[in-house]
Amino acid sequence: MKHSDIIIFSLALTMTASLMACSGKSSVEETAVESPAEKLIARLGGISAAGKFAFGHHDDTAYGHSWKYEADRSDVKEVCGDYPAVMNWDLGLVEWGCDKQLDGVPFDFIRQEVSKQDARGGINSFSWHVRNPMSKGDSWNCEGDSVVRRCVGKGEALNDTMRVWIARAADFIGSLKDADGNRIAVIFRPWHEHTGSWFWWGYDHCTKEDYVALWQLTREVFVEKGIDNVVWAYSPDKDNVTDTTSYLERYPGDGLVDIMGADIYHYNGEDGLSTYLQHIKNVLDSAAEAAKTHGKLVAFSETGSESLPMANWWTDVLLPNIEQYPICYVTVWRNAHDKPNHFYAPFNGQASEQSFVQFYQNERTLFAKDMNGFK
Ligand code: BMA
Repeated sequence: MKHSDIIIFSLALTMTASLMACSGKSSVEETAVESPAEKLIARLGGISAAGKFAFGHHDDTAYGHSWKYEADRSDVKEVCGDYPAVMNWDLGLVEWGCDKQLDGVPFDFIRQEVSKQDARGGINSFSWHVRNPMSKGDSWNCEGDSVVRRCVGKGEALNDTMRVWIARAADFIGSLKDADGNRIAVIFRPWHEHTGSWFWWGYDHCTKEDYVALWQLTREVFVEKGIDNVVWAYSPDKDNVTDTTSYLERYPGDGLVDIMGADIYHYNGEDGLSTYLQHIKNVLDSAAEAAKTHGKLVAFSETGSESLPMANWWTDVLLPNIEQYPICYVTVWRNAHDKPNHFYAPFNGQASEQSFVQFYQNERTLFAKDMNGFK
């Protein structure tokens, strides 16, 4: 076994106590950990308290560089021998009641893979590229006047639409079950990268009040549906974030969030390195500080370097620049099967393969098999 499987149980309990704000519990003495979400929060707290972090990859077992839907196949596993500890999936198009999400992955397939990842001891997380309810375009389509305001405004037609859309996301997440029929806890990161303006819920397209109201609406509908298996992640991107105050500018509040995240990408290889490192510093410093002050977890919720042009990226760029943060996981984006240059994890023969193997072997990184030490 690569890592110690000792569970630092007392530390996990301490973390749990400070992370129970969302459940309204103030101390471990008051009550035992109960819901699937509370158990996952404790587990993530234990990982971070042990000085480790889980590695995650989007759509890992659905498809990879030049293949799709081959049972249990994974580019990451082919390179290092194990599955990622975290698998991210996207709910885009669940709002329209579609069978497949926006990149063509069937929702039934995701349900099955979530269960398999859970059985391995791994964790699942979800992002949601929601369509624009006014223009009917995709998430990147920002047409329409005050779309977010209308989504949250009582009596607005878009408010009815958005309630139905969120309810569909809630139904899907609530349907994620293990072999015994118990709900599987997942991390959910709605309304992500909102400090940038490329999504219709982004910075230039709504006020702080509208954005916070969108989170409140989301939580309200999940509560109405009785969904108890969600750990909620807030994830600003690099834009408009220079310090903890700006990081928290549109923070929905301690009762609604469990994880302080950060979505930051490395563009332009060597040339873009210093910019990437500056962005990491701005946002992860802020996320870590906010997490400490508010008693929350911290995560590097999305990152990556498209096409991995730097062969040493994992060992010389990612690892040394995130290991000082108490993150519980880091996730890289997808390896598209139909776009040869659109990949963020290595595959057999890719230039950064050896660097990734060293990253995998590092004591701090957790992959699926290591997760049994953090139950
Ligand atoms: C983007 C790209 C797109 C994809 C979208 C949603 O970053 O990967 O190709 O459609 O995410 O998954």
